[in-house]
Amino acid sequence: MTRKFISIICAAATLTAIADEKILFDFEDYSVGDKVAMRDYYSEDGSTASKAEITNDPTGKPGKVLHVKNASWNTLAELNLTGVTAEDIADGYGLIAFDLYRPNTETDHYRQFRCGIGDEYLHNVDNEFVFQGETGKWVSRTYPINPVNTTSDKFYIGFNSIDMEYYLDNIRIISTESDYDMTNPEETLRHHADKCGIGFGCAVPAWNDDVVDDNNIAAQTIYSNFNIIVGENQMKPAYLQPEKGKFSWWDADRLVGLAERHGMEIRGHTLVWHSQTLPWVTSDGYKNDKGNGGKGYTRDELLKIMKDHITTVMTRYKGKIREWDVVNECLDDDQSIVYSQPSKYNMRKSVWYNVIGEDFLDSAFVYAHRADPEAILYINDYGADFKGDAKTEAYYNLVKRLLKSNIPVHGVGFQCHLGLGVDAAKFENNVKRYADLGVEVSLTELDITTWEAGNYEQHIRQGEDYKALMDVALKHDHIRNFVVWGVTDDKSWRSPDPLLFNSEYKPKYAFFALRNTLEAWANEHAAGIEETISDKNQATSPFVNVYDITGRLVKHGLERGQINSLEPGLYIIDRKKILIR
Ligand code: 9MR
Repeated sequence: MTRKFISIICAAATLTAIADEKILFDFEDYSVGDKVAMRDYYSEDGSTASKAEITNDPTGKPGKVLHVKNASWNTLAELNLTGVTAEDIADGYGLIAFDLYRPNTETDHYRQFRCGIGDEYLHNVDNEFVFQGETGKWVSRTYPINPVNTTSDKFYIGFNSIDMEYYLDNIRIISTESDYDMTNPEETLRHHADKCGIGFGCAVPAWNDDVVDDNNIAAQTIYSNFNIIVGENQMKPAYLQPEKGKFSWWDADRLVGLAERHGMEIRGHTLVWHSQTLPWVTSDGYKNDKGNGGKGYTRDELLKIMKDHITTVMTRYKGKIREWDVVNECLDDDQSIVYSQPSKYNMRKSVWYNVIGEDFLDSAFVYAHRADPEAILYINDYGADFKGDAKTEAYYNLVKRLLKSNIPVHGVGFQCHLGLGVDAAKFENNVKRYADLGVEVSLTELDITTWEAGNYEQHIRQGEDYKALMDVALKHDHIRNFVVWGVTDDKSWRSPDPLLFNSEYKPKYAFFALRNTLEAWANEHAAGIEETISDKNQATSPFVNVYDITGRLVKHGLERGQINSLEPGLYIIDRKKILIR
């Protein structure tokens, strides 16, 4: 049995519960056929041709919804607030959201949304007509709301139109000022990620003392919320070996210390790359212009340089760093070759490729495997996230080639530097096929930019995108880590607003979207975790992957005959619980 994602199915379609939101109307207390008044919002005139009533969900899902046929301008559905007052709504709730369904007969996609309490506008869109999303399916809509100053319990909602048919459900208000208590594990992301057995990580920004100071909110945010970290820059070749043979471990060691003190795993990033690479080898990552008095290094010299770097770094952190991005971004940006030759790929013309040839890749993995046979070895790249994109297909071709050559590649990293509107299905279609290759997969550098800084509506869409990717990660056993590239928006290499925390370390909507997703999954799967680990190759392979009871990988590729040499404890091997005494 594989891990299954359970969505929190509410009355209709798209709603998933978020910690900082409150439902005003889900229509479940009404009866099908109940009429709802439509009022002209300006004249309070009830006599209108517009009609509203409670119906079943038009898509056939269980649950009741509000069905409106608008026939005159300014007419909105009138509902009575119960349990929530206008005052409550004014208190810290900056947004209204609802699920909207418009039948396919609707052809005008730009409509004006309006809502109010008593005679005050909660949301006044002035004269703007806004794209309301696709027809024929439930979509989630969100609008900012103004504080109102009224004691009325009359709530008005609808679209300003003389000819519009629509259905509404799960009308809710969302707080834009939520916080969490990081000293309460239940409120942190890490607690729930641990229960799911997923590596949930972040890149730790470099050169800041605060990120390794346990008393600083930066470090506290990291170790409270993440169970795996990666140095954003601290372990790149240029930082570790700025001069030939002279290594500089200061920041890398501090990162390892942070992880050790707080029981976090570490991803090592990265051993061979064209960027931020050994500055005494190349001036720009491409030219072979720094060795031998500017004449460049020979192939053998460069292989030795690569081997020495990999071996020195991995040996120092043996047993401390669980997995390494051995080779980063080795593919060219132009992969149009796959359109005419579908099994091909183009290598980036980096100094490593230019001087050594494509087999620099093979050698790098072999050196890494020799340096630390326990380490999980990753290839990592960007722009290869969505099935069908040329680079995505090229990456798949390259990984297949490496595995066919018996190169010890254990994991495939998808950087996932993305923008709003993530197509999670295309991501899933891409990564799921790697299970059949017998490699694990990780989202290694995830960030999702919005379009405009500080736009909370966009933060919600961003949260939905993060959640959709987490759904995919939890659903597939071979997806190991979900790592975001940084902590706070202001320190990210991208903008606007790509991460889970704002500059004050306050959690953004995406934080709650992820926390709820992890929590729901963990609750559903807490029992019977032994059934959740599957590895198609294990039963017949002479090697096994060993997991602890939470589903965390303890040993990759242990010889079957060596199982009894494991430390005493309870493990999951071949999807069964095994007690080693
Ligand atoms: O986030 C990193 C930034 O601080 C550095 O200046 C930059 C230099 O290239 O590298 C960034 O991290 C990159 C990562 O190592 C590899 N994938 C792309 C990331 C963003 O550029």
